[in-house]
Amino acid sequence: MSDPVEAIVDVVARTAPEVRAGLAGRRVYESEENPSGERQLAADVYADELLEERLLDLPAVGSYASEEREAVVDGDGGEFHVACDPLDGSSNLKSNNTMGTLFGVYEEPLPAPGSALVASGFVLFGPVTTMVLAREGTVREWVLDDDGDRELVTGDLRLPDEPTVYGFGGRVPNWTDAFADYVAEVEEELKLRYGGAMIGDVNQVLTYGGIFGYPGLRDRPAGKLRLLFEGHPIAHVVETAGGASSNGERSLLDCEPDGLHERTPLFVGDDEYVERLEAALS
Ligand code: P6P
Repeated sequence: MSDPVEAIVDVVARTAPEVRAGLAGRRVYESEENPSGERQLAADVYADELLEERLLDLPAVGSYASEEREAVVDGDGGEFHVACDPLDGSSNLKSNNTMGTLFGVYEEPLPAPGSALVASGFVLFGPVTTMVLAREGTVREWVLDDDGDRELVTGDLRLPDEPTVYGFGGRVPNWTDAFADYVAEVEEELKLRYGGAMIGDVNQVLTYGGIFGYPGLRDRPAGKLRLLFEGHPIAHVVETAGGASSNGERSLLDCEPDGLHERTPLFVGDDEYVERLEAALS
């Protein structure tokens, strides 16, 4: 395949059916925790190992990093560096709700700035398995079959003009007063959609318009989500689809992680709601 980035995207698409097929028998927790101190499911480890092996097999992939691993795994000098959340929302496995694989393709070694992203996207294990990809200014969406073959369903995915849904993580008593005041306004205007897997909730925002966020909390000012593995790729998708992103102050793509697993407050969606959020938190 002459297009090395497409080759990376194709590997993620073709690995997805195996990851999905492997979920049923891997709903048990491993003894290990991931570098963020979260319990690891057997499914997390399975997805991570499949993706690491397949992606590092590509000549164009110079390194692989994931939420499930402490350090970057070096390949043989390829020009692209892939950061993965192999199974975003894996805690939804026990409750049989949506989850999937989230990835970013960077042209700089990891941890890299958001500006180094050349492509990002996610595979969503919903009633249908879909892939959303942001690349070269366009967001496309495919349905994946059991072989990972893709059927294009949306050639230019854009955030709807009319926002409809919102979803914010963290426990309400741990929200700051400024954020709680902002949410009090939003809940008068939009419908609550929060499912516990960021890519599922953001796919609702991409489909129906609105805003998703996981704010900085009183006891965790940096919030829960990781800048490199979640913030950058999802911000790249939503901004490419005509929306906005923020860490509460500026675009997540303007934020550069010091560490591989650095956390960040994360907001993505309709630009008016993101602007109002930044004003509320300023
Ligand atoms: P909580 C999944 O574990 C995840 O990393 C994101 O996909 C999701 O948005 C968030 O954490 C859910 O966190 O605290 O609501 O369980």
